[in-house]
Amino acid sequence: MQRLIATLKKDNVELELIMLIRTILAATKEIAFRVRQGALSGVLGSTLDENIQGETQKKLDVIANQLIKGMLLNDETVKSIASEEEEYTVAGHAKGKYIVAFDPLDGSSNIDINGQIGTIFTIYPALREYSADDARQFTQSGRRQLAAGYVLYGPSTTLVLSTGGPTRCFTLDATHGGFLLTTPELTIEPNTQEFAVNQANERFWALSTRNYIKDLLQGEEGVRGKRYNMRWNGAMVGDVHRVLSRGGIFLYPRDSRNVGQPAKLRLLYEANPMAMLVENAGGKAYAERQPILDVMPSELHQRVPVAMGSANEIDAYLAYE
Ligand code: P6P
Repeated sequence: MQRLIATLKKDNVELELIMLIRTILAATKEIAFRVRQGALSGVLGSTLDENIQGETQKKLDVIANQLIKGMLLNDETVKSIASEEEEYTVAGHAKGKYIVAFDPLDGSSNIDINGQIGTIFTIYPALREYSADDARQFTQSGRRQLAAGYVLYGPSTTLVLSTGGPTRCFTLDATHGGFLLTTPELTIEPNTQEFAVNQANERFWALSTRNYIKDLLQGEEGVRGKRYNMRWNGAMVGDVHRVLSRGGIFLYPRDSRNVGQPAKLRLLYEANPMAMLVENAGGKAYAERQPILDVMPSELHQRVPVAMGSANEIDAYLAYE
């Protein structure tokens, strides 16, 4: 099986970007080791703090963030970084070619139950017009991503990555610590009978979303005329991996609880990288009526409604909007 670096070279990815991706993956391998050690590595449980999102911070959130942040700030090609765990951007090297945003540990409420968690990352070109400490580096639409990916810490440690071409899947070979190409091109089935949404939030949804889900739940007797199944991982990285692997629709819709912010998931380091992976696998990714990748960011931790997955099911969902 082909190693990651050979694949990226064949994809004509510039060497400095390949090296940066490998820098990020070096941190994820360390995270994967600690996740696999679980209770034995003393990283379970919560800190006494909340993160800037107002969420309880897990010990492994902090460790993962420090590992990735440290690796990136040591890389001279990195001009600035943004993290779910950091309120502000962190300046890197003034002449760096890239900026990196990441969610160090998505789904961290799953850590203590040995559930799926993952690291999501995205790389953009650095903007010359702004200095390394200027957050406007990150006011680029998702269409400008040079690379997007996640490492899923599941039964196997899996990297899903796109550098603008196909969405590819690599598996970490623990015998030598390298990621090997295991699925050269992930393609999302255009149709599906599987949906992912946290239905406990139904009373907060717009009527259009409530009607869409109601029709799915009516199965064969309803207007959709087929039985649907539901899966909800509590970790976007796990749900989107399932959608990329066997089709489906993943929803985190507008939510009346989030006053001032239309939804829960963050544009920069959750929705955009996942949208690039889904689109490059033949699926669709929308923030209500607009492709996620076309949303122009206005603030660093901006949240967007998310609907992504099987193209024909996304079209059916949008027809209710
Ligand atoms: P809820 C994890 O905290 C996350 O950001 C996503 O990974 C996940 O899809 C969502 O929140 C889960 O949210 O409201 O179901 O706990």
